[in-house]
Amino acid sequence: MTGVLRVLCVALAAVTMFGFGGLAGPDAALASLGQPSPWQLGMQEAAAPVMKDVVWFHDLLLWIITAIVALVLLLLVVVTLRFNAKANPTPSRTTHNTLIEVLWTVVPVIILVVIAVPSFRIMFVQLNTPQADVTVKATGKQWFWSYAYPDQGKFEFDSLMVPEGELKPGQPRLLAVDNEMVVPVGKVVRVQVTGADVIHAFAVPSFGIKIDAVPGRLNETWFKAEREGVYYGQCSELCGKDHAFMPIAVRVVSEQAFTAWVEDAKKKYAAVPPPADAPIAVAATAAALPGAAAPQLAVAQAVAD
Ligand SMILES: [Cu+2]
Repeated sequence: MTGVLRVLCVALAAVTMFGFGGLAGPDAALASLGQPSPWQLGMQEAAAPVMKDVVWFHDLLLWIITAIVALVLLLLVVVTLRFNAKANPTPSRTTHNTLIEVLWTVVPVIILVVIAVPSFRIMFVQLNTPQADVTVKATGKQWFWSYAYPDQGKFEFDSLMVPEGELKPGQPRLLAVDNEMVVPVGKVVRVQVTGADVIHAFAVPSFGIKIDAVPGRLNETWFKAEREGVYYGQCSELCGKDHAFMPIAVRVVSEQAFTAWVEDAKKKYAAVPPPADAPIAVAATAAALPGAAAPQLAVAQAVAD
């Protein structure tokens, strides 16, 4: 019995250590920048300061939880081996031990404080938008995103997923879009997020952002991309049948390339009317959408029939 337990312990320790090594490292071989990769362990590589903090915090929690699991396992093994009926025929009648009771109260409190301090710090960093260089308004719609650039000429365009049959080489399946959101590298980008019909959520893992797109409400988040490239995300609030098919693609380019893109975009999307600025107006648009009232109408029709 003891032999079996020892073998089990060693095996568990080995698995924990192996898995831990894989998760704690940057995993450059497995995670590619800006998108998930097959057999990926851990998070996508960080491309913004906030995400670096998130990854650091995640790794800290992993150390803490591993230590706790290892300690509990060790205690269980010790109890099983030392205090079973065979090894310990006359049990002690101890019921209280002040020292250990103080310890198992104080130590968890210390652990929680160690977790809470960086947790709150990162939350404040995420929620406090610094002075923004570029503002982009992202509107979630069933089932695509629209991006507006209110400070660059108020153009707005729709961004739809590229269907599987039309993917060009290098475009990831279910993530590539026809019109990417374009931002300059190294600049603070403020993203104002709202929904036009139901609740969606704007999320880009490499930037460490995820925020709900709520009809009638303007939420705000921010990121500062540190490297050029394309970064993908997905709608992260179940929003209907094509929820899985409204990806987010953010192309980070140099400042000159961004200025050039803005000039092109102004002409290309000029036909699209300027977006409604006030969230109330967005809600009004959502209510006025023909699709919004359709289900109730259909039900009424069915009842009447
Ligand atoms: Cu959605």
